[in-house]
Amino acid sequence: MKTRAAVAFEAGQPLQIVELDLEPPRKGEVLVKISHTGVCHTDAFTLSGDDPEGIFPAVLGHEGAGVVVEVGEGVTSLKPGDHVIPLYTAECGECLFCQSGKTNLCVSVRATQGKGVMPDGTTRFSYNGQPVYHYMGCSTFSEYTVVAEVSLARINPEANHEQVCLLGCGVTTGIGAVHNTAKVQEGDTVAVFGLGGIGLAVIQGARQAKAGRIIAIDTNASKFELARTFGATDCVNPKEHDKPIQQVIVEMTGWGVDHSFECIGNVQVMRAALECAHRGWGQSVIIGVAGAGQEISTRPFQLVTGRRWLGTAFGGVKGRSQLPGMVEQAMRGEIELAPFVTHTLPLEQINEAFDLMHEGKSIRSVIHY
Ligand code: NAD
Ligand code: AHE
Ligand code: ZN
Repeated sequence: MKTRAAVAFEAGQPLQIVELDLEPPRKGEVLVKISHTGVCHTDAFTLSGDDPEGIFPAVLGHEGAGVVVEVGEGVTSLKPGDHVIPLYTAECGECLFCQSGKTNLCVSVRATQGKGVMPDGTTRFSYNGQPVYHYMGCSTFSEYTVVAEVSLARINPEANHEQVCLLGCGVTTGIGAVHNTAKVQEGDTVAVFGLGGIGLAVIQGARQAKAGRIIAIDTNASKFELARTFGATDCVNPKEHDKPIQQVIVEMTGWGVDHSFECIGNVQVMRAALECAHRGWGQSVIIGVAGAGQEISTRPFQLVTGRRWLGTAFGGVKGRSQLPGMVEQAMRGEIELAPFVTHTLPLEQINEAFDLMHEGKSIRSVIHY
């Protein structure tokens, strides 16, 4: 069949809207009609050429929602008409990682996913007879996409796709990082570096956890209003301080914060986030994704004196078992999604979504087909 898609033909170039050829789903695969997809900073990161796993030409996009059109051989858990969210962190339930009960990092399809191919090593997308690669196992920047069964969460068919698509990445990552990774407790002090979709979701999660003080940090002051709406108690712009930002936060809090979250992808800020954590027990969660060749550093003394450095993928959430419940929470108003959607655009205008993100004017642009 044919599908309309925004294709990343080359790193650093705008996406091109073209009609691709799409093969039907094979064994263990599912054809999904995407209705909406958010644009996450990770899509821009990969498009920039900084992603060691970046491969071109590819159909990017990993924050979508849609409806099952057709299932391949052996697919038992989904049927045409089911409403789904594609998962870049699959959940097979059977691998060492799924069985461990310690992590959401299922490996069932991860190796092939990272190479831009389906589990059998081939692509379903092609253009003029040449393969076009998949991305993060999702490729939601195509109206129709083929996804592994283990990479699809079935959700309530009444859910609003324009909003719940954001649970495919940004909002789940931020809220999950608070509850599953940091395990923020009532009264804890939290610092959030970077107030995009991820950082604002961390703030929302911290408020759910009844954190005492939530310090929101961004170099773009236009993000502060929404941060306050979500529950930030203090907003700090590092540009307004001569001192290193970690010193500013330590001075604001006495000994530092119980939990900090880096939601930018900047290794210098990752260091600052670690160093503003409380002596003795403070912990810092890395959520931001940094480019090829980047490394984090700090004085080992920072860890010797009790600070801990953690990281999280998809907020530690197991997509097939936990995401449907988060959709229900959103439908009950317990997770607020509407304020994240600052722009809605048709697929043809997807490059504007990237521009808005780079200009700091959007939280999430949601693309509709
Ligand atoms: P975004 O671009 O919407 O937001 C980033 C924010 O950081 C912006 O508000 C920007 O003004 C701010 N910022 C930039 N430099 C800063 C600095 N030096 N100090 C303070 N603030 C600064 O991005 P997003 O979509 O929210 O994603 C954030 C990061 O999280 C990205 O690196 C993305 O790739 C990553 N991410 C990781 C996961 C995961 O599972 N680990 C999931 C989703 C996104
Ligand atoms: N491919 C990159 C790493 C990119 C990365 O860290 N991705 C996050 C999700 S970002 C979503 O917006 C993640 O979940 N990573 C774990 C995984 O299995 O991909 C690289 O450095 O090679
Ligand atoms: Zn993302």
